[in-house]
Amino acid sequence: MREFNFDGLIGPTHNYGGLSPGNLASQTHGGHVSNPRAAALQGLAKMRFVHGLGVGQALLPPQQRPHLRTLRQLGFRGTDEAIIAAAGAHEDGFLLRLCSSAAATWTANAATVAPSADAADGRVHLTPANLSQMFHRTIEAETTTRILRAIFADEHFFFVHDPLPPGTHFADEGAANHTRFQGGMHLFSWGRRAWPGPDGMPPLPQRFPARQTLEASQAVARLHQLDAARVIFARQSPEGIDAGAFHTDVLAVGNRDLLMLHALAFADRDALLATLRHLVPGLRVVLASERDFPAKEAVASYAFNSQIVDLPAGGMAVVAPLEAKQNSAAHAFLSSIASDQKSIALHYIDVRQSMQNGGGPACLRLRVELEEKEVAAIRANVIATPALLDTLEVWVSRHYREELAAKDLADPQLAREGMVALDALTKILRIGSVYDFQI
Ligand code: SUG
Repeated sequence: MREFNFDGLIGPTHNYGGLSPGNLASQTHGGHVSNPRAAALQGLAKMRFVHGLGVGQALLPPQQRPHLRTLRQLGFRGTDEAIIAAAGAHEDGFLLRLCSSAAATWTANAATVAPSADAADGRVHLTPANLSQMFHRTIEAETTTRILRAIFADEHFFFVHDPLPPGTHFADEGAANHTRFQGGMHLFSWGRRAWPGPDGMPPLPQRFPARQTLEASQAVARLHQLDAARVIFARQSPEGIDAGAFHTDVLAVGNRDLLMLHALAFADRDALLATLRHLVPGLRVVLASERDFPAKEAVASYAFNSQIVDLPAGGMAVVAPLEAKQNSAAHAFLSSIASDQKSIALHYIDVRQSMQNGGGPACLRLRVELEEKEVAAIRANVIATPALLDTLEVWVSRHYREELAAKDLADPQLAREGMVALDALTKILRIGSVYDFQI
């Protein structure tokens, strides 16, 4: 099996909507002017870099924004232009912003994945996240499902489930709350319970919402036909969520036999680590204490939102955001891992445009472990090659703006440009018709 990182290609309407309470970067940058072209080129440069390390790299296309179908469902009528104008004029454009979010680009939230080796039926399982906790994200699920079904189309090898049922009981945020370790051990994490368990309701964060429910994680583990003996459900620390870790991958990241985590990533940490050590023999745990590396700095720098990837010649690379290099506690922590642990290389990468919305290197990618025959079964042109990345850079330069302010979302020309761009993209990627305007 080889891991492929399916990065979200950042879309032509990348903007700072300020839509995610509990995501400090999104809240801080709400209303700032974005640069969609720079954002997409930074994302493509990251893909090129990771591909250059010899790591499997692929991509998922962006979504159409503004999401006109949602605006129609909410009662706006007429031509696309009329709908955008009316929504833009409604309550200072908030509704239009909700339907224009760039958030689908963080594909760690697109789905949860189990490789075929771990599923009882021997297929790769993908469950698109319903993202029920936040309205601006819940509208992603249907198109994500279509895109995943277009790419993982061969039902002999792949099973793309429906997203979990809507509503907050089964709120699911995808792989951002899931880690697979060696030996097919799956760690699912969650922030709240949907209903009281035998021990009642665990405490909730005080300031910010807990998004994922235990019940959603359990449903995904069932759907993926995992061996119950190799599945752990761990609660996110409410203090960690209140410090800005709205997803587990803001304060923890794991790969194979390595787990890097902050003291505020999980509740009941010692018990969790004991169980993990038992199930993942030889597990290396790198724990950052609140004293050495305060959660505030960890969240600001996104050091734990690094990608950890296996290198073909052995060893691993940590691909961290540039912000972590500029933060002394983060840089010291990451450098100590690279010097203390065997064969770990540290790299920094500039994805600042995405970071300003709370999306670091790890948020930008969905990990999919594939056997050779499964890779061969993917007919869509989504596996990165230098030539495909060149083509996509040209495509971005042709279609993307360099400045986008909140008021621009009400420009019907922007929506039109997006449709032209995405239509061209589906042809490059050979994924057929996946957008509403194509169906
Ligand atoms: O859900 N940001 C996303 C960021 C997701 C990051 N993903 C991971 N941690 N894996 C979120 O909060 C902000 C959109 C805006 O404000 O315009 C946003 O939705």
